[in-house]
Amino acid sequence: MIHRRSLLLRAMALGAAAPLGGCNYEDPAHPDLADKFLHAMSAWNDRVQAALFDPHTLAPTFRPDQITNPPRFNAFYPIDQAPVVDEATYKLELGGQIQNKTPWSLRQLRTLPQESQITRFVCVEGWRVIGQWSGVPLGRFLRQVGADTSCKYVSFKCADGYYSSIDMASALHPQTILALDFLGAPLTAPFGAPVRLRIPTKLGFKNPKSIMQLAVTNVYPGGYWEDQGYNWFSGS
Ligand SMILES: Nc1nc2c(c(=O)[nH]1)N[C@H]1C(S)=C(S)[C@@H](COP(=O)(O)O)O[C@H]1N2
Ligand SMILES: [Mo]
Repeated sequence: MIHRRSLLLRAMALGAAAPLGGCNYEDPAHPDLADKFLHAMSAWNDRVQAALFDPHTLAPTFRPDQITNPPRFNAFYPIDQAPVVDEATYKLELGGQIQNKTPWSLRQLRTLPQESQITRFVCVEGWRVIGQWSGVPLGRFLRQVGADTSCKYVSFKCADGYYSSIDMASALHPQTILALDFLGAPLTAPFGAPVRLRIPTKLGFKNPKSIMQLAVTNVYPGGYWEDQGYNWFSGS
């Protein structure tokens, strides 16, 4: 019974997410009302998805021969405009409720234990690819720097002005990594070099690339697409 109820809630949550993705519904007579309604639905949807999220359930993994080659690029601009970050001087900046905010170089990030995963990447636009990402589990990193993991959000700011944020339970999920490598080699510029979030339990736009700043906070940080109406939790 409980199982059926959670399935129903999940179906409702996913169904309710659909009309929000990229669709600008406006009732000409009551534009604000329609907008408020959709935002209220999306906020409710976030709560349902957070309640259903099982921090121990793993996203499916795949075999090496299932990897999509070449990978697929997406951003809010064309591939030739992707930012190029200087890896020699790069330092990941830390903010918010973190005890040790000393920035991290790439060399330092590589001294931490690395995890590798072959997982599916699902974009809200309706395509999916399978790839192999490796890097530092975000939970491991957060504990290393003394983050207050009782906070609600982890937020990310990127080299191209993109930004996003995730809930703490998803940040601590074992498959959520600060990815440094793709197919065993350092990430390339358009695909998120030098550091990107790889979180296979969420949709593609919750995987910020070329991360410059990471913060832990209780103040809702939103995101580039989230602030334009995309459902914030966006579990996949
Ligand atoms: N910095 C940055 N990260 C980003 C985006 C972006 O425009 N800028 N787009 C997001 C979206 S919508 C998708 S689908 C994925 C695409 O990642 P890929 O190019 O590795 O496939 O990156 C996400 N992260
Ligand atoms: Mo996307």
